[in-house]
Amino acid sequence: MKAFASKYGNALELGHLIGGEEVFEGAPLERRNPSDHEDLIARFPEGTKDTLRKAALKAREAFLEWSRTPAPVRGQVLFNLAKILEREKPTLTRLMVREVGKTFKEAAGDVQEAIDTAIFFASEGRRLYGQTVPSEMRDKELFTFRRPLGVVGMITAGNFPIAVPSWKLIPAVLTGNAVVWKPSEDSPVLSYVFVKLFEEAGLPPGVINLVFGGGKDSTGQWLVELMDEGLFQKFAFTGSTKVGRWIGEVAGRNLIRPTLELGGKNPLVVMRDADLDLAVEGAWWSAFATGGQRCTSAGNILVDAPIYEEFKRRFLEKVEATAIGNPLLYPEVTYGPFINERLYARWLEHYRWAEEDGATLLFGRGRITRDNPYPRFHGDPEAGLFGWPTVFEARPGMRQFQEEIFGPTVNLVKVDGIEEAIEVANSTPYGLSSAIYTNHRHWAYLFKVGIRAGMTSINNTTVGAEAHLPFGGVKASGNGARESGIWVIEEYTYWHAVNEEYSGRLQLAQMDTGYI
Ligand code: UN1
Repeated sequence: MKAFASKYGNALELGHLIGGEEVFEGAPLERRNPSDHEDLIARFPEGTKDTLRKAALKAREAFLEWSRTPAPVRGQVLFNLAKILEREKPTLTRLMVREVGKTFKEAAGDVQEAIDTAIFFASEGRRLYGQTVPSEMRDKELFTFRRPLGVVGMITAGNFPIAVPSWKLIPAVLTGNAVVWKPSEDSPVLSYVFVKLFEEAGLPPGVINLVFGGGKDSTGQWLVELMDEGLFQKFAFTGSTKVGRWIGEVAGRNLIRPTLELGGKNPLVVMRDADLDLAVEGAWWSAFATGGQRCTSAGNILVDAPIYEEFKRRFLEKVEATAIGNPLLYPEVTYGPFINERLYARWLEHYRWAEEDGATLLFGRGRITRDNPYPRFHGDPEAGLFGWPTVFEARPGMRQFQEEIFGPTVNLVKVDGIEEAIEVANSTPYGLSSAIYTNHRHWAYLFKVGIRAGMTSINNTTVGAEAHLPFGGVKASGNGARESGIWVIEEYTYWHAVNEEYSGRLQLAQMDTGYI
């Protein structure tokens, strides 16, 4: 690592971290502050297939030792990590604001999720229970043990650059696995620092190997392809449904059960009896927090017909008051820039979908520029890519109703009654998060049991899952694997059944029981 001065602090020259060594290999890439493109943050290489092979071999080597380290000792490393993350929280928070353009409040929350995850799993190291199982035979005992799977390939997104990797890395290493991690090219510094903090906490070098690079036609794609060389026993991915399906196919032919956390088009329902102040605020935050760049962001707000006009008026008032800008200089903004150009381009495209499908634009005017000024913008809009908060009136079946956009935009959709609300809420391909605002207990119940989603809030937002509840979706939002809480342990271990024979004779199950 080399440091040199840049606009808002140092820029770093980073290498991959393989077996504890820094390796400079591959074509140069760079990361700039998305709020201000003049601020270079890092230069880093694009790992090749060979870089990845080396990393996988180092991981295999480290696995042999690490998997034999007692689980409570592995847990102790995570306890140390929690303390170190707590110590570094202000630095990581600021770095996150600069590297991916989150607000300070949200960046601190991102780091806190990792701290909570580390605390949770630190003591799981003392609770990695197996079972004792009665045998059919005399003088014989049966047991189950959790065993680590081996080397895990991981690809993560840049919108939660510490929290989401922590959901994967922490349980993977707690259960004794080793990892090759390809983080998002949008957060190289945070990823590098995160691995260094694991090592400071006592994680032996080589247990987590970091290889930088892009996704398609780059390091991410090659990492997936290496499943075909038998280098991984597990694969974990957070990203788009399209890429997730392909990873699932490659994993499937290699008999690997992947963890796939994919897209969402999360519905938020507001019923006629709802507390409207609460619902307006919750809907606004669900749609525009992180500039809509969360897999849990609300994409469609389904509003009950009798209150539709009233909700629309109050919601638009709230949206118009949204402050946007460079969060590093103006901490009061609700959201900052697009994390990258690809997300901006997709968001911009949905304005065209709206035109084609006849959706009504209620608020929003594309990219914020000097010629297209947004009244509550702070900073120089052309230093990065910033989008107007956008609200459409749309109908089910429209492209923008069906597809995840991952930017500051939301659709208002009129529904009539709870049954229609549930039907419409279920009519996208996705099933990640969901929410309903109502004080009617039976409607809340009907929604809770009728919605096809991995997560549901009653009178709260679609975003903001807690670190010890199972996170994941159904339908196109994932393959059923869960992250967070004890449930994730199933994803990183297999059950090993062991029998111990004390009789000194050949006893055979089913045949020698003497009961038949
Ligand atoms: C994501 O966007 O991939 O529930 C994860 C939330 C956050 C995590 C989002 N705790 O909104």
